[in-house]
Amino acid sequence: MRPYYITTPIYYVNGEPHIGHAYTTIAADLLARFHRMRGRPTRFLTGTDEHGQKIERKAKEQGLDPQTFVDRLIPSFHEAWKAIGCEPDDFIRTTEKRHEVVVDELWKRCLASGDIYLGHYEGWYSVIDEAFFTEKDIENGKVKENGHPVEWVKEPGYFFRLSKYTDQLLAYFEAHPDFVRPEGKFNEVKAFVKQGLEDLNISRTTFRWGLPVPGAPDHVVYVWFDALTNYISALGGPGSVDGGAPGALYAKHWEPHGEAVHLIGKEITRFHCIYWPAFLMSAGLPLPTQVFAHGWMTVNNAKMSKSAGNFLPPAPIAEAIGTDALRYYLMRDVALGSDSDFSHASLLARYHGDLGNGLGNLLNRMVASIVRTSFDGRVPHVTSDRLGDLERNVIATAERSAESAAKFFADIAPHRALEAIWELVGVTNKYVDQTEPWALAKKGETARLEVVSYTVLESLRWLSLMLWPVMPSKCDELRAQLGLPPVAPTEGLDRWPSAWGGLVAGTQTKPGAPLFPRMDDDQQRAFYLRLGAPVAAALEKKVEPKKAETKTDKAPKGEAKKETKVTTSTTDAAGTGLITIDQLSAVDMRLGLVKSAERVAGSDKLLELKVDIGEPEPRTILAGIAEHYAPEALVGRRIAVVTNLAPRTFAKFCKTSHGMVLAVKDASGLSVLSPDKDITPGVKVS
Ligand code: ME8
Repeated sequence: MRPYYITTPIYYVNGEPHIGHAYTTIAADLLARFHRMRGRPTRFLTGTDEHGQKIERKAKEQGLDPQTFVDRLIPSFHEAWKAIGCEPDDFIRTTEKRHEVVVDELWKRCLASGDIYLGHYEGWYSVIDEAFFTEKDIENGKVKENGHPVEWVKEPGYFFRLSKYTDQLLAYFEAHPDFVRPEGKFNEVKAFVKQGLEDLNISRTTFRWGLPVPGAPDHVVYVWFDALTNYISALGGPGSVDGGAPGALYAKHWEPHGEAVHLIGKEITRFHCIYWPAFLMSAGLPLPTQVFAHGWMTVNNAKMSKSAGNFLPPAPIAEAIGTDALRYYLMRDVALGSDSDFSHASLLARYHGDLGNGLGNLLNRMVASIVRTSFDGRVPHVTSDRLGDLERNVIATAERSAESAAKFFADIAPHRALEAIWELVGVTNKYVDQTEPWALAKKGETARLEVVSYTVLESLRWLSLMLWPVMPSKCDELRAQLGLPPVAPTEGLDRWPSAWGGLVAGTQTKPGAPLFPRMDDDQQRAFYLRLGAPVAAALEKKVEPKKAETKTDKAPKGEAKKETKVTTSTTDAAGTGLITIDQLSAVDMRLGLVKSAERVAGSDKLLELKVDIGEPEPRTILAGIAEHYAPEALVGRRIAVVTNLAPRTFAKFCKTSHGMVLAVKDASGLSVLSPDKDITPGVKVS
């Protein structure tokens, strides 16, 4: 099997890591775990980028020399990765000797190719980006793209002949259509290169914190030339050992023998997809197999910053809700290539919905209850001739989920893999509802109960394998409850589920604590409060419909309407009729599952619905749809609802509605909006 190598960017050590860094690191950890459990020789690298002007300045601000400054911050990275269940095989620091020797070698090779020359640099530099910018990238002393300040730098410098590589890079891109993903990013890269490339300044003289340029120690190596080299220095690349021969790890995991994938945030695409390949071409070294640039994450819809109070270190969140729940949420809620928003409310909805009600409940219902009481906790024996259509449907779903999920994980689309896996969670839960094992136990229909129990337990076994890359601890816990050993991947052995019936009859299950215990309102409040004051404000909005209800009840007629108007009138002040993303996200729309529906006595129009939106109790929503739907037609149906609308009281019927059903209407009639899949109640509509 072809060895696999996955890397994260090496993070600047100018502060502690936050949820954005965690996002990349978790995705890389997931990919490493997936390939490892498929039996591939796998290596996962992360590390820290410790040189450069930014860090030198930060250290100075604190009155420390740069080395002491970075040394003090390093433990926070190790602690953060441990807290979120990431287990890199290696952690490279650019201040290590093993790194310096490879940077030296790369420089010398580029020099020998005639691609490095001494010149004079004059231009704009952004210390935050550690990048040079041309006049067209700058506006009012700031980088147009991100608003970071630039300063005019004038100094002698070594240049890399990037211009020489324009055609070679374009030809390479043409020949390697998957070199950069997603495709949109690749197109941007190609367009940038097509404009023609300028030579790049790769040394600095105005500060000292960096690696010395070989043979010119008054220059330090440009921090990106230094940093990008980590991907091969950590493997013991060329220059590592005497005589410059690369080590065994390099030979195994780097191209051409290994598949080497760099996972990065989209803002550093240019460095990884243009500079790095050009340096490697110049040095006569193979390029990585692929660069995958993921989207940028905001927190509660704002850019993360300490001053905005939304700078989120990952460990406290993992402690509050569980490492694996956090990993699941981050990998499920967004397509890796897209921008995303971290929202505590969505995290809780996923926790209670997908994880608690979906997966945890399935295990609990079966192991802690049915199998324990009916079969003494042992997996029953079932022969295939006893399987009916319902069982065959679960098996077919498991096979379909496993096939799609494997494809999507391999394709770096974890959210789609999880969607595919949740099809099995949904179908198995439905199977339990259809077969009613409690009723079977009560009626003493043991033979049928054996079949049902086995089917659910085996489905759980498949889930414990497929979900392991995302939730390793919870999956091993789940397996322990099934009486199975932890996944523990082994090189050369494919652990991905493929054959139904692997759970051996007679295995002793071991009921344990619920995997994802439900948080009541007080616990949810504590969860928010623990994670910071601005978050507590979000809770006030979310869990206090009662407060709002009293207010509305007391208000004179029409006042509630006024309140709604105020919300809509916050469309942009410039009068374009457009709203901002913040305004849109102020409307909390969620997927609901109709638990019950009945006509409101005395009204032709109103139906009273009880809708599960992932909260402890179903919401009561009054909807003016009685002329279009019989109540029974709605029960069990998934619908989209607005959940944070001010409660509306229908005084005539003594009833209050706590939300609104979304529907469309034309001449042909009215139709409520429903998804075409069994999406978990409580998930945000986005
Ligand atoms: O750029 N959303 O380091 P860095 C998503 N040292 N991902 C985020 C994020 C956010 N809001 N914030 C950070 C550097 N990241 C260089 C890299 S590599 C040779 C040198 C993640 O500390 C994302 O992966 O600024 C992004 O690319 C990286 O952290 C930037 O980390």
